[in-house]
Amino acid sequence: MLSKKIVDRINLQINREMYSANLYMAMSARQSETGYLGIANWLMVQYHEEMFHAMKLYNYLLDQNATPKLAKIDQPEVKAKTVKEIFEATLEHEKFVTASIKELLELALAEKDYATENLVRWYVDEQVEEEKNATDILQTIELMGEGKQGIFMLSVQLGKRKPTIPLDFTGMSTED
Ligand code: OFO
Repeated sequence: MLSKKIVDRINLQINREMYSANLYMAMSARQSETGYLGIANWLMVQYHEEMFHAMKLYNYLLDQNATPKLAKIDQPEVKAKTVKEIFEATLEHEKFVTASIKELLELALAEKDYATENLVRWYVDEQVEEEKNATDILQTIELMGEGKQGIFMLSVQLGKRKPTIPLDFTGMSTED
């Protein structure tokens, strides 16, 4: 059985993952408007990844006989104007999420809650990838420059991104 503290903290993390999803969807919309459809695709795939992160926690609470509580999700703020700024903001946001996951892991360890610890360690690894993805794109922008041609080529490359999440990520049975 999970402690109230752990359940509340996991619910907060669900809210943060759903905020992340909305943030990337809002960024994707901006890129669609500017015509960089490949970048919009990358960000929309990221939206699905974030919803998967949220659902994994949601399903864990249900498996542990605890209640997922869905709170109000803040409106995503997209201040970035250029493509480089989009990915700088992405990296910044992922660093925030990494710190949030670390906090959750520390709580699980303090409570000797080993089941939650195991679950959260998956997110620790995931955050390494999240930060690496944004860092790699920023490096590519650095190499190709922020001119129209460079950003267009980046967009073509990011258009190839496909979701890596399991199709049954909702936790619902796909069988009749
Ligand atoms: Fe859920 O990892 Fe990004 O935010």
